[in-house]
Amino acid sequence: MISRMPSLRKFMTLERFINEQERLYPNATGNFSGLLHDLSLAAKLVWREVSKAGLVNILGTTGRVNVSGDVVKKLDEFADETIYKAMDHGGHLCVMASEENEDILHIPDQYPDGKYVLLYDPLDGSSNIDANITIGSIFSVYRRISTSGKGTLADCLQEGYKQVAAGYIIYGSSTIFVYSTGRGVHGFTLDPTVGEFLLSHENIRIPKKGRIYSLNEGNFRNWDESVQRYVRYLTEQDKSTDRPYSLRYIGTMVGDSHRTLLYGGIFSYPADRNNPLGKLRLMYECNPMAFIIEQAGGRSSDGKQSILRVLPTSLHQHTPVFLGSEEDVNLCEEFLQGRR
Ligand code: AFP
Repeated sequence: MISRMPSLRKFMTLERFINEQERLYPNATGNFSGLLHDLSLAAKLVWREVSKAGLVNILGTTGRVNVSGDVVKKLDEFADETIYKAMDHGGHLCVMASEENEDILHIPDQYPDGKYVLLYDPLDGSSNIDANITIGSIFSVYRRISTSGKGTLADCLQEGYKQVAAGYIIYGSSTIFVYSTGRGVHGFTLDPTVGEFLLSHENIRIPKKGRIYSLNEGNFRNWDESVQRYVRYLTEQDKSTDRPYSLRYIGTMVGDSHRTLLYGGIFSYPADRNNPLGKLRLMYECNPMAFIIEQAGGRSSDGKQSILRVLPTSLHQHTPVFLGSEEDVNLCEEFLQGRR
C-alpha cells in the first residue's frame, strides 16, 4: 500500500486564491473576483503573444505615435485591444482608460455597466521588445464614483489611495502576476505547461533598506541639484551605510520596480530639464506601482508627498516618482527637501 506523505505545500492557483479571498467578505457579490479572473485571462493572452514575439514577424513599429509621444509597436496595440476585449463584457466595469488611448474607453452599449473602473498600461517598456528584455502590463482598479449609466472621466481621475486593487504582469525569465487588494502583495508565477498562475510569492514584504539604486543616470546633467547630490551620495564609499550602492536599470518600470520590491533599494524617474514633471504617468504607472510598494511596507513619493496623494487632473499626467524601501525613500526625500 502506498502511504501518502502530506505534501509540503498546496498548489494555490490564482483562481483559487481569488475565490478564497472573496470568502473573507461575506457581502461580496463576486463582481470584484470576476474582474480579477478576467484580468488573469487577459494576462495569459498577452503573455502568449509576447512569448511568440521573436518567432512571428509581428515586431516593428506601425509608425503611429501614442499620446505620450512614444512610437507604438504592434505588440502594444495587440495588448491594448486584448485587455480591453477581455474586460469589456463581464459587467464588472463602467469605464476603462489605457495608456495607449487619449480618451476614456467606454463599455460597448450591448454589455452591462458595472461598479468598477480599470486603468491600464498594456505593455510597459515596449522599446525593450526588440531586444527581448523584460516588459510588463500594469493595472489599477477603482470603485466608480458616478452613480449610474456610462462611466466618466471623473471615475478615472481618482487619487491613488482610492485604488481597490492594483498590480502588474511581468514578462521576464518567468511570467509573474503580482497584485494587491489592500491585504498584502502576492505573486503568482505562470506554469506555461498547464496555463495556470501558481502562488509563488506570498505576502511579499520589501526590505526596510536596500543597496541598489535604479534610475536613468544619463539624465544626470538635467536633474535638479538636490537629485544630483543624492545620487552622488549613493555612489560614495562608506561601509557603515552600505555605500556605494549598485546601479541596476532595465528601462522598464515594471522590471525595475519588481526588482526593487524583492531586493529593496530605490527606483526613480525624477523631473529633469526636458521632462519638468518627470516622464512616467501618474495614472498608468506610478499609482499602481506605488500602491504595490506601499502595501508591501515600502514608500512612494513625488518628492513632497506619497504618490498616492497626488491629485490627478488629466489621464496622461506625468509625475516625478521615487519608490522603494522605506529608509531609502526617506533619505532621498531629505535630500530633495534640502534637509541634507
Ligand atoms: P517605453 O514603454 O517607451 O519603453 O517606456 C518605458 C517607460 O515608460 C518606463 O517603463 C521606464 O521606466 C521608462 O520609460 C524608461 O525611460 P528612459 O528610457 O528615459 O530611461
